[in-house]
Amino acid sequence: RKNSKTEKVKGPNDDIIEILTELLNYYQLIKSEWRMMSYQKAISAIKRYPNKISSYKQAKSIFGIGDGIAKKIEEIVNTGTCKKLETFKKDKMNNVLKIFIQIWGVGESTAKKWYNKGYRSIDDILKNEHLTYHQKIGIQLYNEFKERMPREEAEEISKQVQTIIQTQYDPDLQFYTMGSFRRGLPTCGDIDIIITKNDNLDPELLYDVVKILKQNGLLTHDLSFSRKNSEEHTKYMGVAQLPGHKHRRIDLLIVPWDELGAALLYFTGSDIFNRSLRLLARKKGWRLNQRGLYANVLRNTDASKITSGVLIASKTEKEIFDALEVPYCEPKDRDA
Ligand code: DCP
Ligand code: MG
Ligand code: MN
Repeated sequence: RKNSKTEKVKGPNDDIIEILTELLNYYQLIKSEWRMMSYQKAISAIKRYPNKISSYKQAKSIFGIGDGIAKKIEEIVNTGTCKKLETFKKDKMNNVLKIFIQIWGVGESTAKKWYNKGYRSIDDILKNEHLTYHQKIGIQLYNEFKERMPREEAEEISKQVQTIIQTQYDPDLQFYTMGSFRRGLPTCGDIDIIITKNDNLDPELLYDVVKILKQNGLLTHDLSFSRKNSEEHTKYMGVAQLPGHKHRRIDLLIVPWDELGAALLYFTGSDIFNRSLRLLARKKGWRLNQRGLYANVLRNTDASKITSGVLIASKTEKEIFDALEVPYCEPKDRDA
């Protein structure tokens, strides 16, 4: 029989085949070999079957269709779709949205708009979308940010930050490189730097620091700037670059001297280690955040805070470990 490949013969169970094929594609995606085989077998069986399938029992009676798929067929017949497939699709959409939202300057609405236009990857966006200057930068940097840097590069950037600021601005400022770097990892996703001083801190300090680092060409782009609040320190998020190297994400934090211990603890991480310490604090009825360990934090019924409580410890990491009755843990051992 001469049948061109594009010409489709209509069958009585095309709607079922279509959905089962979508499911098969997903199982291929997650490499579920056993399911792929059953679905392939079932799909061929349905294609050969001459009558319309309208029940579980009928489906089950067809050679090549197992119990699980027969149930799916009944669901498809009754509802026109299948929950499993809907969940898969939703997961897939969320994964794509997650990638899009990570692009600097792209929020949820843009991400959804792009998804609905059919884009599933950054490449799709680059190929099809007319991008603004900032979005282009966001995507260019996104590709560079995906790569972790060797710790030597994080060290060099940190050194330059310190040298530039101490020589051109204030020699009394102290610098600590935090995060994965302090935990001793061989690569770093970004550079986290705490800036502090055994003295009062000028509220405009971070603006000045950023300005000077930009003038020196070390910082290339700003991402965000947030002022100190009851939970968090003043923080700058931006981009640093050494000549001939990739753009790297950098976070700068201004920490008051009295809170250095709590800040060191928090920004060393890992976030999992932090979570377990916070849980320990909570079990004692206390609260640990990046500014200190507190007792008697008063809360509204909706968990919003009324008072920040009584400070138990914040000056050194050791004090906080002691208060929590946890043996001091070296940064290199805080990876889990
Ligand atoms: N942190 C946290 N909870 C978060 C974000 C951060 O406890 N939601 C703390 C722990 C992290 C530290 O701040 O170790 C620095 O955050 P990073 O996101 O920079 O994480 P790391 O430096 O640990 O890893 P990476 O190498 O990916 O930057
Ligand atoms: Mg980091
Ligand atoms: Mn960081």
